[in-house]
Amino acid sequence: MTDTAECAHTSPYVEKRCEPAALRFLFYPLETTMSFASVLVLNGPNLNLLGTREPAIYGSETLDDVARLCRDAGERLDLSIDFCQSNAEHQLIDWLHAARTKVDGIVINPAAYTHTSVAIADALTAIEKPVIEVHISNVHRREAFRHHSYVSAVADAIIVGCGTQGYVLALERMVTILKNRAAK
Ligand code: CA2
Repeated sequence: MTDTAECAHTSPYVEKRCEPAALRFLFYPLETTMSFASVLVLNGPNLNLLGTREPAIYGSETLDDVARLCRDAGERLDLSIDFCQSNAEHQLIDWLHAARTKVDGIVINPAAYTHTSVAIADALTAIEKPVIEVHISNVHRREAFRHHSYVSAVADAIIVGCGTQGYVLALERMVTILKNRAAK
């Protein structure tokens, strides 16, 4: 794993870097409050084209709009959000590996890799953090090849067909999962 594996270095969709808490204090000494938790919001192939085609299926919001939704939800829920997108399977996996020691939970829309990637499912299992799978469209009302997900078997929760609101619902659910874990 190298530093370049961190989405903060390579994605235009990063809202805030995830550093270990102690380092964050050094980098942002004037920050008076720390986030309750940090969440990586990961987006797979072609989602960078959101809002440009197929509005009947995906709506008209762009990925920048979704990043903004997540950032706003993060502020409301006291979450630090890293928002990333890549078209490359290996890049998504490298970001997941880098997140292992840096974030508390993963929200992922693996896009088409949902239906093909054992490697992404394995990476999600390996990092041992809560995972919520999000799909903007209702994949079960679409072609049969979209009905199977390799990620669902390793996810704590799945949100489909709620449009981009699904990302916000996932962040809200993530807070509940993390609070329940902390209380145990
Ligand atoms: O519904 C979802 O969120 C999906 O993950 C979106 C993927 C699709 O392969 C999954 O089956 C379901 C496709 C992402 C590409 O999105 C575009 C949106 C507008 C224009 C072009 C691509």
